[in-house]
Amino acid sequence: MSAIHTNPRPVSALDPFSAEFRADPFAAYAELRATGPIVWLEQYGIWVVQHHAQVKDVLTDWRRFSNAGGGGLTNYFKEPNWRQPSIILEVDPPEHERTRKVMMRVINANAIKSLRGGFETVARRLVDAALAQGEIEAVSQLVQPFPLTVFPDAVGMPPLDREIMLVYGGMVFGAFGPRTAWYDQLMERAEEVSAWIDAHCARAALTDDGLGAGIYAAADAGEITHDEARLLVRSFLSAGVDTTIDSIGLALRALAQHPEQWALLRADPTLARNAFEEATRYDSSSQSLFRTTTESFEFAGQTLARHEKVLVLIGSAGRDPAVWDEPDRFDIRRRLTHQVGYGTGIHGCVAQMMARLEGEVFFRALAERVGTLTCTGPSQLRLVPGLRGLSSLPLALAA
Ligand code: OVM
Repeated sequence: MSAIHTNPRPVSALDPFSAEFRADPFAAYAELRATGPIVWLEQYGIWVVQHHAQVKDVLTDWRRFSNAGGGGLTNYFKEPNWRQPSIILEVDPPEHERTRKVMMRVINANAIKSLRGGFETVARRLVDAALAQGEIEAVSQLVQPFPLTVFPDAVGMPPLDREIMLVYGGMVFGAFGPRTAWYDQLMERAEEVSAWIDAHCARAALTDDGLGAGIYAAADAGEITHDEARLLVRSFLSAGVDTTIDSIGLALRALAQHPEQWALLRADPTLARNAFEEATRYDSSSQSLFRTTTESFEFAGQTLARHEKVLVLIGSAGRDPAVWDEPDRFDIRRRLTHQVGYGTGIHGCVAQMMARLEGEVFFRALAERVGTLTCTGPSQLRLVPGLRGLSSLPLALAA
């Protein structure tokens, strides 16, 4: 180990989980980018990367930046997690290859294509209902019901009361942050909520034509065990609801706050897909990921020790002026080929085509029906660490 050539360690007292940081993460990202290519966050004893280049380097180097240390601040190499680790997110190759392959196949291009019509029907119904009402709280009345309807439907869940899935999502993504009073209170229901989720991941609880059935078919074929199938269905329910709700909510706010961009989308609703892609760069649910080092090595001028946590700010990579022209401008016609809002590398979002389909269908339905979109009051951020999203967005819509 040769630590002799490394530079003094850039240190920051910023707390990425604090209310102040979360209120305006983009200003904090700029401060971190100015501090260095890799910075030590002394409050947590973790590293953070914030430039597009290092974010990419970390995410594509799975040998040295492991996922087996856990998706959040908790270091599985040193302490256990509240739930059994994910067998796709929180594993490295070779274990990862088997589960990833099954998920990739189940969410293939044909599956995505066959879901579009159903997604459109739900989106149109929700937009029409919102229009009929005129003034709404858009998170609960327009945004949440969309992924909460179409995604569990696609997985093959019966049309039961699904609100508990949002409580579970809060636990999954809440566990990515530090232990707080908020978290402890939420986790009082952990057993009950986990039991509900596990029960609904069972084969018998699912339809025989959904994505979940596809996972169980891979178990029948011997590619994975039936226990693993159940855990992969759990991954769908963990990662597939809150993420898209929060991203669609933030994209909706961005459009309402940028009337000239909304006008562009109205004039050409086929821009919906690129508009959602731009929102995924500009302001979306997934701002950060974690990796854990597997050994000691030099990176970006620093010596990293074994089993250290690295916070990867993909939200900051999306605002890095080194790769984006006017990064703080929301521009739905922007070319987004190098965007990392879905991560990248072997763990890049496995259902990103599903997320894009949801965003495209939602904003296209909106642009085809709604003339004016106006914020009628301040929006409110959700508290869940590990995700960025809105808890309320007062909105007026008119045809
Ligand atoms: C999982 C899982 C949970 C949360 C997020 C995620 C972003 C995956 O259980 O596999 O990916």
